[in-house]
Amino acid sequence: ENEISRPKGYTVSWHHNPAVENHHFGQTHPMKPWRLTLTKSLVLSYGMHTAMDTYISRPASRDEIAEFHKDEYVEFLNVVTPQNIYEMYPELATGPQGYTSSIFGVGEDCPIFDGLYDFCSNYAGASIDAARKLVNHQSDIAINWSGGLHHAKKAEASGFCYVNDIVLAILQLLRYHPRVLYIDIDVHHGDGVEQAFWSTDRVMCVSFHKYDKEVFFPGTGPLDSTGPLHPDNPGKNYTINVPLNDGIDDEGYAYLFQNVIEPTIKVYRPTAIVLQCGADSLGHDRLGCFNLNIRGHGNCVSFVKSFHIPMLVVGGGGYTPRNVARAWAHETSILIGADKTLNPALPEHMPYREAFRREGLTLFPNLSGWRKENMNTRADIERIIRHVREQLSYIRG
Ligand code: V1P
Ligand code: CA
Ligand code: ZN
Repeated sequence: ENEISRPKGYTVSWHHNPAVENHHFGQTHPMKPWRLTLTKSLVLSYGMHTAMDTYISRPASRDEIAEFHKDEYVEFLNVVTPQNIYEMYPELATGPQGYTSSIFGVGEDCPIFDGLYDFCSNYAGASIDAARKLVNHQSDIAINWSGGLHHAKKAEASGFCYVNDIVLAILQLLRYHPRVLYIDIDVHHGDGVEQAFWSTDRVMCVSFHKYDKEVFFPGTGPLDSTGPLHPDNPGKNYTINVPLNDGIDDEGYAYLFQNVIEPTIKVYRPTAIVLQCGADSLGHDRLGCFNLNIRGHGNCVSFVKSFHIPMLVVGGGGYTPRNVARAWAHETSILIGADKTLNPALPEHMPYREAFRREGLTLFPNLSGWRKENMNTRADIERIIRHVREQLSYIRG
């Protein structure tokens, strides 16, 4: 295909590692690292790599992972295998079909699979590398589609996430940047990142997510969860939660996103932004329940980019692999300023082209409608915007 030229006036770096792509969580598990292979196929076939600095990232070291995670937990991830898990923890053995969680969050959602530590250290290494490129002023926008695993806690795996690469990357950014804004458009609440920076005003966390306590994972992130309650705690009001109902569409999401993010940036004045682009907020996702199209999801990326603030962009959830790949390829094109020139028809010659045939060989299939009715009223959306504006009024000046 046509060669795409480098963006004028800014540098984009793409951090990836094929070592992440070939791990298997298990036959019935929805997380498919193979979606990264599909994403890469689109990015390369469209020729987008010619517009970016491309780095094969290295695995994060034990010490780098331990900057957030508890030593015993890092050690556990490092030594545990599907073969030795029951010897190490006989209490986990419940029958032939597997174990029932408890030890460091291991269980159905977070299974112990072959090469687990290799998987974790590599996606985390890519986010740390990307953050360092921003700190060193070698990139203005750094991308790691294999990162964005926002549920991992200090000593606990959760929701398909073992190592919280976002927290590790933000810790790198905080070495230089006074204020980091974290924005999370995955359909799930960004609870691990929120928890890690709950008591600081140096990171502002904003998550948009489906919220239905007790029903939808992880069950946290109501509108009134805005940081510690104690008046002396610096983190008070530095968390913004945007809880949503099923079926939100492109128009409602764009209106809400812009009316939350613009005032947040104006008031908080971040010197760096981390954007988690979980693609399970698209329509037709296997786990999600929103109705966003590829363009609707990508509009969030365009909007954040328009503020010209150094930006780390990571992936996250996304359980219909071909649509995840479409979204992240489109978002790569936005970040390099090539979205207006890209041909929506998928390249004639590309690996795995057949995987995209179901919805048609286009970057922009129709993903909205029929499956989930939009249960977000205009009044719901206006109420959220009013709540966020009021919250921001407490941190101004
Ligand atoms: O709902 C749960 C837990 C398990 N139950 C006891 C409650 N887990 C969810 C986890 C979703 C994780 C999303 C991660 C991310 O935000 C970031 C990468 O996207 C879950 C679901 C579900 N429908 O919500 N686990 C599974 N499905 C699952 C299905 C089959 C096999 C293994 C896990
Ligand atoms: Ca979210
Ligand atoms: Zn998710």
